[in-house]
Amino acid sequence: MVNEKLQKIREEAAAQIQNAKDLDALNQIRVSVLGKKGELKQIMNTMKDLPKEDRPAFGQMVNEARKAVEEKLEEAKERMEEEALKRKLAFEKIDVTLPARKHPIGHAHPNTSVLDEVQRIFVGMGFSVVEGPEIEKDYYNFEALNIPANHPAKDEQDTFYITKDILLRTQTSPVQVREMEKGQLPIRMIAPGRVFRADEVDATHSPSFHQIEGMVIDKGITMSDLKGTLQQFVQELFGKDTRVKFRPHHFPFTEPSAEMDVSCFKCGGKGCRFCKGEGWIEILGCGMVHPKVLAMSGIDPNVYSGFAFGIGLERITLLKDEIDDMRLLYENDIRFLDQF
Ligand code: 2NM
Repeated sequence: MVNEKLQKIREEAAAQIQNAKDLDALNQIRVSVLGKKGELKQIMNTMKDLPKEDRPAFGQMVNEARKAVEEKLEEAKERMEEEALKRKLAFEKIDVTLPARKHPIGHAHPNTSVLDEVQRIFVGMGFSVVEGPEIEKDYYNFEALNIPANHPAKDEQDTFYITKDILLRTQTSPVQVREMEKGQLPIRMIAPGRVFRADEVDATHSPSFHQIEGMVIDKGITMSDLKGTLQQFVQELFGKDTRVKFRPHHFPFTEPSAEMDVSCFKCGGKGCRFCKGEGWIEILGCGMVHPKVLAMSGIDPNVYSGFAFGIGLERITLLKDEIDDMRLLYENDIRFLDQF
């Protein structure tokens, strides 16, 4: 009788466990079969009505039933947990063969790229790269370069003065002067760096821009050295078919002085929108270092001679990358800079 009842409980529990959908369902079965008010407990409560000698066998039967149901519950629980883990692993599977996510990395500013290229070319011709202070003495910026007090380049309007004698350099020539003063000849140098002029901002002007000046001083340096060096430079920078043209000019620190044009690297010199129909593009100023400039820095102009030149870095960058407004180089808009 009791045996049959227990058998029935075990079978029903097994069937319920079989159909249980989750751990919650298993728990409910555990409570209803094995709990304090569960079916087995209720049967157990009838034990007191039995004769004493039958009680141990009865207790054993109920315990066996309990054990059997507990085992089934445990099995089901393990099965469910295993399946849950499998589902989780399948869901979280990592495909190590997928291409890596690209992290955006920047690149050099167009000005920096052009400066690197210019430096590479001159270093290749045996020049050294020398830097100097952006805050300068009036003497190094003007006087030592033979720029007289009344020269338009020295106009108060163009120069940021800090005191009467201290200013923000308007060119990098003071670096060349400082090098000449050291008296270690010959000199073959370029002086790249930031310069300052009290200009209004527009498409071609900025109160702060960059120059690359260069200078060679040795015995027997002539205008031919200047022309050959600068031609080699622009042919490396703009292409080997680039031709050069020198127009007479005036600078206080060089004599003779010239401006150098290059044949348009867009149309080859025929004339186009890019060179405004000219076929030529102005690229730099140059000349033979003035004897007075050499003498003031302690170099004997009867023994030594030299040439020098000055290039606006932004101007070259705008030309090379076909940018029509200098302000774009300073605004640090990633959407713009990204293109170069
Ligand atoms: C230029 C044009 C021509 C120049 C001259 C010197 C120095 F120090 F040797 F006198 N440095 N740079 C020079 C000559 C600069 O810029 C347009």
